[in-house]
Amino acid sequence: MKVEERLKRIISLDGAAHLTLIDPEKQSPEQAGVMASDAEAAGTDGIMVGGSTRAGGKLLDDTVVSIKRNTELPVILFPASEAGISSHADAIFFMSMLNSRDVYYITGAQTLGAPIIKKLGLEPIPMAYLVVEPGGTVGRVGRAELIPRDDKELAVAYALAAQYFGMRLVYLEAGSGADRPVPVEMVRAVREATDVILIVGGGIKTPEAAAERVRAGADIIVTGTIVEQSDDRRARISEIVTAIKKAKRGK
Ligand code: 1GP
Repeated sequence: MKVEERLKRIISLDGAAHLTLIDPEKQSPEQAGVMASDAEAAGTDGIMVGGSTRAGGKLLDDTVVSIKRNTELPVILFPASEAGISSHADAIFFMSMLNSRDVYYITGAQTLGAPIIKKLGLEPIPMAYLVVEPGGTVGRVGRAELIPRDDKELAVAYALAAQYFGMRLVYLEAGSGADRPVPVEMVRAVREATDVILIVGGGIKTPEAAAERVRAGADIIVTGTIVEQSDDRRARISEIVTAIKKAKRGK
């Protein structure tokens, strides 16, 4: 089964899915394998591999291979550039930062990467990537014109544009380690206006924060920092996954 299909199935059965983000630059490939295995035991639905920098090559390949060796989970690339492609992954978020000021992050890297993706036979999953304040490193590196936290209309306009372009996923990103996640009202507004698969990430550290965003309409919650930091990561991720799966939309 294709990865996008698998995610859709999880969303329709469980109400929402959880993905764990691992940045290959932050630990050894062996350690990434252990982290992924802990995340799998905690109930996460898949592993995203990528970061804000241009990390690629052997470190990326070895990280993906180690994760695949240690888990049964699908591995989805989350590239910052055309360097973030690995033949060992199952799929790639084919993403465009629609609110970047730099054409490289909107269509440039994608044009360089597309022929490689075809050659490798990777499954591309088309996704709009929208960076919301505070935005963090990814906002800075991607030269984002950050969506203000109080401007849900702008988030809706971008998400609608993504849908009309044919992108099937929209990712509302507050930036890794953000002190405040994407506002619940913004998630709700985008949910009400669009039919896309809605991903929310950045600064989600508690079960409550995750559940609130699922109730507002998020289909997928991404967490990264908690898998990196915690000695008790299994318990932390498990709490969040449990909250996500319990949260019923609109209640
Ligand atoms: C970053 O949204 C992801 O791209 C995850 O953010 O590291 O804050 O969980 P955190």
